Amino acid sequence: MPRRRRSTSHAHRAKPAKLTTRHEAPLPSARGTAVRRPHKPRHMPANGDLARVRVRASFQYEDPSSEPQALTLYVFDDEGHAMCHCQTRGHSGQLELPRSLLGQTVTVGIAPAEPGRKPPTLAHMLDRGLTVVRVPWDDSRKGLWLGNIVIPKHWFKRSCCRVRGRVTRQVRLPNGQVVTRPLCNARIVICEVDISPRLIIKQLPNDLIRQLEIDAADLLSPRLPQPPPAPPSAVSHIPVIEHEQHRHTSHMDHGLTTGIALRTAAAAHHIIDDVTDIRAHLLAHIGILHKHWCRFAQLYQKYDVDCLTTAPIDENGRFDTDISYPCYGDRPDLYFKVEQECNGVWRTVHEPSIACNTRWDYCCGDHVEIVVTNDNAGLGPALTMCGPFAAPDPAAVGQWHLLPYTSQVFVVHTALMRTGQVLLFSGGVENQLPRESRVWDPFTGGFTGQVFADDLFCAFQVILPDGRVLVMGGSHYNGPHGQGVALSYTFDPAALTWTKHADMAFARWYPTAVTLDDGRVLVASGRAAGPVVAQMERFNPSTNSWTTLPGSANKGLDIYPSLHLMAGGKVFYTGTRWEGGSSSPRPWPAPPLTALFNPLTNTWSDVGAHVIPNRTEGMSILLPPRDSSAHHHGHGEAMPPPGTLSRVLVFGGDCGSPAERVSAEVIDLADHAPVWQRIADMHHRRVNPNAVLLADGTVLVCAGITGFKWDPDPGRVLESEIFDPQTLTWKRGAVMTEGRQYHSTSLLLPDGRVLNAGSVGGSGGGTNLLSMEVYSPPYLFRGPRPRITAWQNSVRRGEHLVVTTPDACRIRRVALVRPGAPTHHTDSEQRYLPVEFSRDGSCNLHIHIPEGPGLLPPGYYMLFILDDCDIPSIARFVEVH
Ligand SMILES: [Cu+2]
Repeated sequence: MPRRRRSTSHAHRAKPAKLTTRHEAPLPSARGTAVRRPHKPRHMPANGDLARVRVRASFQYEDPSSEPQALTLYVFDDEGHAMCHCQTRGHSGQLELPRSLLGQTVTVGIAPAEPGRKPPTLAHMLDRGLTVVRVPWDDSRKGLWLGNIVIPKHWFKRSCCRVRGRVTRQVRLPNGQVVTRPLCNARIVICEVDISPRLIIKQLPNDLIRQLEIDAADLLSPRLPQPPPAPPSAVSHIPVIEHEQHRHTSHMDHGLTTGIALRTAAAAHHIIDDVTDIRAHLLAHIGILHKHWCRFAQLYQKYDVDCLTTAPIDENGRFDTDISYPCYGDRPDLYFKVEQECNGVWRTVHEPSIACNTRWDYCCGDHVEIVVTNDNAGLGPALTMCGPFAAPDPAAVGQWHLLPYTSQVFVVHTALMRTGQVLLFSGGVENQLPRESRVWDPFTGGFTGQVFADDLFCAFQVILPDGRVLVMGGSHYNGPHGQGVALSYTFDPAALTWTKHADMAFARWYPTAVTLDDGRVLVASGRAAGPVVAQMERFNPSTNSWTTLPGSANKGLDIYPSLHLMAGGKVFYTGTRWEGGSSSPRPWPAPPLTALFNPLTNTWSDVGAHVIPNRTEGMSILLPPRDSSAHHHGHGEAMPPPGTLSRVLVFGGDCGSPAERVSAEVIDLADHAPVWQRIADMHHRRVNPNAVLLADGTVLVCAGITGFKWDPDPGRVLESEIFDPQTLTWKRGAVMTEGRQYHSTSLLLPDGRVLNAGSVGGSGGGTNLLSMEVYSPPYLFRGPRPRITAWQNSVRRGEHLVVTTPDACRIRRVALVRPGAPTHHTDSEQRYLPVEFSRDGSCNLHIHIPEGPGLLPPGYYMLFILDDCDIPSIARFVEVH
């Protein structure tokens, strides 16, 4: 093996300026690419000055099965531009190098074969995590020996990515109306932006870095720190990895090695560069800059765009295609152009600025909406365009589907059981339907029926730690309407049978129950015939018996008060409730203040009033924790600790003024002084709505009415909405086929869909609805789902749970979701808790089950794993005890 004859320290210093003798100093970075001089090395010398050089290496493939692969070798000049390149065969390649380089150190980059691709710059190669080595060229006959080079397996991966969306144009009709129409006779050009903001910042010359800092000052808070006085540091825009120390580099260690190279270069040249810290600070805040990238017009010229494919746009303006792009372990950054055919010639009608219109980190399958603003873009043969306006994309709004069968019983009460089947019951009273419950299997669509002697109607249900469904109160099949009963039953999900238990001390029609942190169940409110019961009782699942709490726990709540078990273990009455029948006519008396109940001391403490004073028959839902990464207020400093189950959303209801029925409020009990705060309005007024925590942690809000439940036309709301608990904003969802109102119910199914069923029949007490409709959220239209192939089905709080998935590498989130058990849009069970996890080398996720009080009351949970595009797996049931 040829050895270097010169001292290794020469190469160690990694001095780019020493590559040739043409310019000693300054480093190229001090001038920057903006003042690039005529670039001699790229004009190769005449043939007489070139030497044919054999380049050899020992390529060691990280993934031996990918061997051998064609590689491309690039030789770079001192400014980081490729002088020449060749493909390898086996372990060597043939290059023609200028003889003037003999005796010098040569910089060689190694990349997967990239036929037809424009040669990259050295900095570009480093940014892509490709390998760069510097070797001496001492002997024209012996050629170059690169040493042992490890070839990472991700080099040979090409990723497939589904890209789809819609292209529209706004048109002004003769009557002045502006409408949106699909663009047709067109095709879309899908390009990948092949350079990253990170790289741009690294490469940017000093004067532009300072300008960028000034432009970014209002985006970055606090302002960038002033550099410390004259530290001996410098920056080179061509960091070079020294051969002996760094045989290869990858995405993981690239930053580190670059840093080493930078420091080496600085030490060698003693150049004091006061922008080093500014540059580092900008890099540290890249996530913030990303969103504002298009403000920095001076950077546009730095973009490099590879157009990958062209896809047709159909008569609805839709395109849907697959691209294949080189995968370096990240998502593609896509840019779209639109072309239209005119007399057989394709012309570009949409080519917006790349900086402002790149979809950074595109999630494959996500809907892309492109609005063409060019007035010259035609719309087709006539102004009426090419077809009906496209229906919304399910990848954006989801899709409702009316099932081809009915629920057979009236569905006022539902509970998802640990078997994945759904218990549906009650309603013999209203419809003369059989006094039976039904168990529906969402997977097969099949039903079983169970005799239900007492047919509790307008009762309440929760799921016990052992999986049984506990039902208490309600009114009796044979009793007068509104006459409460003290009955309690459990339903066994395995035997599919009902068991009667001891009566409660109080008859309760429209009570609310909630599972406590120790697995016992608290029940509050409800009434016999007169006023609401103030006493609370507690069910012990191990003895199947009830205990009345001491008088300190008494509280006058309205019927169906919203109760949630919060982080810390207290129970939160969040202020939504039901009107008390004929005894409390509108306008409803003001509800009590929202309040916290401490199950350890059996006492209440007030929290405060809603902003909108009366949310009778609105809905309350316990929100998932704040996502710490989405919530760092743009500082980039230490992130706040991950949120916990401390936030509640209330919305809608028959508020004092109809206009306030669109309103929503959030409170966070983790705040120093928690207060209800009004957030963005919904798109629709909603009374008697349903809300479901979806598998990705967003909230589906559906059904409900704009008016009042006994109005002749209550105004059913068909369009659903999706609430994002991180941004506290609402997005339009798909339109339901069957509008539902009072006595409707919704819950999340283990496959990520949502069941919506029940509802009174509408005006005049028409026949109650027996139809069932299922919603598929947008995440079911975005691409393949990650899969759980094996899992541990029982775990103790504070311990680890192991789950096997072939998709381990792309799993970004794991969540435990407690099955819902709603009635009358009151659900104290559903909760969504993302949990920490780690991966091992064999497709396993090790999931940490938190033990904090009030987070995961004992019982069965749906475990969802979500990939890097937030697509959830089908859930597996896990018992937490
Ligand atoms: Cu009812």
